[in-house]
Amino acid sequence: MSPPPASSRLSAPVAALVGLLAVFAAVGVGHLVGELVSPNASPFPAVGADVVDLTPYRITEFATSTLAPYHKLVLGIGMAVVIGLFGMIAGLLSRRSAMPGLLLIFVLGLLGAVAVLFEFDPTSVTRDPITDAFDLFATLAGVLAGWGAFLFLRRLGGLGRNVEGDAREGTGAAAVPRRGLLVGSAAVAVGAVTAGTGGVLLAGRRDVEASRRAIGPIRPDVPAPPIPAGADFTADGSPRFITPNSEFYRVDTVLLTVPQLRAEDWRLRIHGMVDRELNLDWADLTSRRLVERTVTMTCVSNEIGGPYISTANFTGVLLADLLAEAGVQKGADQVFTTSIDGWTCGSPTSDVADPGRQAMLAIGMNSEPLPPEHGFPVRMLVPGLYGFVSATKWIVDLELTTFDAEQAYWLQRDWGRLAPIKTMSRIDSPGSFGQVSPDTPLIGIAWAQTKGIEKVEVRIDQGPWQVAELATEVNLDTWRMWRLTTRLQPGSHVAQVRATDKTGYTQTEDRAAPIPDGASGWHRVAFTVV
Ligand SMILES: Nc1nc2c(c(=O)[nH]1)N[C@H]1C(S)=C(S)[C@@H](COP(=O)(O)O)O[C@H]1N2
Ligand SMILES: [Mo]
Repeated sequence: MSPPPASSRLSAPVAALVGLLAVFAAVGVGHLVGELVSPNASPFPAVGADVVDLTPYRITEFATSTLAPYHKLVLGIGMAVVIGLFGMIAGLLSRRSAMPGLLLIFVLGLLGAVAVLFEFDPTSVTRDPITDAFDLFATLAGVLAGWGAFLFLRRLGGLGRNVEGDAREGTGAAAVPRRGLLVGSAAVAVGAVTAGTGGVLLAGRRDVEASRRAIGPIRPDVPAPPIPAGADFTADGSPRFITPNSEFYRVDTVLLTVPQLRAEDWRLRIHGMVDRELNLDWADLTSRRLVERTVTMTCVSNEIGGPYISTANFTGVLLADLLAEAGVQKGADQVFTTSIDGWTCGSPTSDVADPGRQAMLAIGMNSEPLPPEHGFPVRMLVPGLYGFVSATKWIVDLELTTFDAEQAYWLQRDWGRLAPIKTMSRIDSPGSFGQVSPDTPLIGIAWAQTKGIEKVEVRIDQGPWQVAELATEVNLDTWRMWRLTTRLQPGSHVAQVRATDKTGYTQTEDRAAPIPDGASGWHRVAFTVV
């Protein structure tokens, strides 16, 4: 028996690669088309659900509780590995003829189709099927993509209709199919990953929206006092006292897509230097007393006069209560929190555990569940601290530790360790280089969370400081609007503002950059009276 000519069969590594990429193309395209077709059409999660169903309950329970919230990810990766191996075997069996590989890809599709057709609504006792024949379209698209990729790559690998003729060992010509195979493989891999990721994003977005909708309006046990009528000067150009969720400033390290975490999948471990570890899920958290507080959040990166400040009614569970339940051990000076996307944050335990501070694990923002971009389902909130040291969105881990033991994300990047919000003020109207009439009032905001605003003064053209009228105070942790009524001569003017908080401190004129612990200095605006 002599070996067949090199040209009529693929080398083993190439054959395995071709099979691997072909099944991934099938899964990626099947998933994308599935998520486009209907919520239950994708074969990949359907097979995943069957894997879970067929696994003994004790094992799945154990896996979910130890791996949460990553249990689904782990299942997905496990399935991808098995499918990848299957694809490599399919490729290796098809070194000479494409038939075995095509057949195995079809078998894979058949498995997916069966899983899709026999999906049941887990919430219905009658076990009604939730899919119909139309949902098989996604699996079919996947199989066709897999076949297409398989034949295409085999061709580039030197096999195809006229292989015998073109493979000339030892000549430069051999490099051509190899380069073609490389480029083709990369293209198939990128295509498969793009399609699969597209499907994942579509699915995640829909799931999270459904999860938010199912929660419905957030009703606190202890509502915040209503906002009094005179709390803002909106008619004269101040921001509205409560910032609508869609206009609330947003700052985070998210690159492309906001983490998609369903309330059902949320878990939080409170651990480290505590007497009793707490493991909370959504039901545990929301069965506790829900307190609503009106709080103004501010970002440390806000420049003087900048926009990164907003106010909302936040509803949540007080961290002082949770930490008392866990029992904080002596010396644990840092509450170190982690979000599902791996961002970390260090807050002083003294602030988080202080009942007067009313730091919370927030689930509601202006009576709605948190919007995904503001941390759905749960975020942390500590009034009086800049967001980067207190306001972890998509929070999944809370560890009591020391500042010496662990360094949070921004601390590693030279931002401050302790960052209480600085007493500041801003001129909102007139805007920079704006044109106003002689008796247009000057309007703005001032803030000194936890301390409260005592006085705001405005100076025009280096004249004397004039005390501005203050809007009704809502609480010490919110911004306070101010208004100065004057009559100015036509021409150009410069206004400056400074606030004094209730400790008697007047904000410094010394300018500091936002890094490391917040900007300081007086906001000034040049404008024209016409
Ligand atoms: N997971 C996560 N949480 C985060 C951040 C982040 O990058 N990732 N940024 C923080 C910063 S710097 C601020 S100022 C606030 C902003 O919250 P917001 O986007 O809801 O206004 O979130 C904080 N929480
Ligand atoms: Mo921030």
